[in-house]
Amino acid sequence: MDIDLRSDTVTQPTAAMRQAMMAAPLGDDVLGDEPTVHALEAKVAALLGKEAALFTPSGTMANQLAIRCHTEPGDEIVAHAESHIIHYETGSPAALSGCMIRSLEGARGQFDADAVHAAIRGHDIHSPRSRLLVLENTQNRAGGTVWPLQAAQAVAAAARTAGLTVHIDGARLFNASIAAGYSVASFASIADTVSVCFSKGLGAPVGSALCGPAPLITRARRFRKMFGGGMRQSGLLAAACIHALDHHVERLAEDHANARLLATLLGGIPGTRLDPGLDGIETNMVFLSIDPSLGTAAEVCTRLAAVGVRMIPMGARRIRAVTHLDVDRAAIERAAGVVRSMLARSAP
Ligand code: TLP
Repeated sequence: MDIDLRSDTVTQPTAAMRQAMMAAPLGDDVLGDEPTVHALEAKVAALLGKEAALFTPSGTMANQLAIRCHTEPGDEIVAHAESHIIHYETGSPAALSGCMIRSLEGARGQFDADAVHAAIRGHDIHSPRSRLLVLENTQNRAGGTVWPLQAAQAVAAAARTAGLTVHIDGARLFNASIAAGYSVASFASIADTVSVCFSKGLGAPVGSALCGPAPLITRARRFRKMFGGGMRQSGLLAAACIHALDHHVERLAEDHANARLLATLLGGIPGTRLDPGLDGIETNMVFLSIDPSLGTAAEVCTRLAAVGVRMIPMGARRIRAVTHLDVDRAAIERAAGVVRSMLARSAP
């Protein structure tokens, strides 16, 4: 059987999760009477210390609802150049909210308060209005890196002082919390809104949530319907998410340990480089930069898939492996052996 490390989104619902789904009481969420969705929304809002939450089909939708609620067409969002909202949300800040994005550089997917100050535009009839700061935690393309709480507080404070609102793309905020030892609520407290995903490391088949102030979430509910995200007996999915919150948060530490193990085992293969290096492996992601002599990242991934290990290209010369609920330590050791011998065979 293939060892699938393309993403932590590939997990299959566990038997216990499937049972929880089958047992869930259901209603019609568009008509407002879905008891299991209501239970999930109340639970995640409380966990994150926010007034209200909205269940969404995807993390992309949760982020885009936040952007739609915080901004007006012509506004500018400030975000790191490696952000998911820039690379992987199909241009939706422009398409759905009419926004442009000012991207900031910085190591580990992070930047400081000075960079935020410098990016914020003055009030001038020529300029877009700087409106929203988006922080991603963990930061996917930077290597699953974790924002330190104090550093994030400082950048959020800089944005707020200048009149911007703050959104956290917390698709993997639970990973950050387990790795850094801060609570999800303490990190969420720096922002107006936070999106979290249940379908990444937490192992649910579908589902994310947008959390924030009650009036904003009421508006987001309307936009969710407008974007085609109104769901009916969605308690079936919400039950899986509740199960994930109850059973799959603490165990993320295993995924992080497995990612470090994988990085250790993949270190030093000729023609490849851990990027970030071993010291930068903070959560469940490992990135390898590939020398052109081995081919493109996509070609290497195709060759790996042929020998039973699936990874994903993230750029022309970089491949990503993500650890998750469905790969244990033994699978990681097996995968590393396969990758090593395949790449050694391909080395010039
Ligand atoms: N990320 C996916 C791909 O889209 C790249 C993955 O495999 O990592 N924010 C962040 C930081 C994410 O990593 C993702 C998913 C999302 C938002 C969007 O979530 P979905 O896929 O539910 O729309």
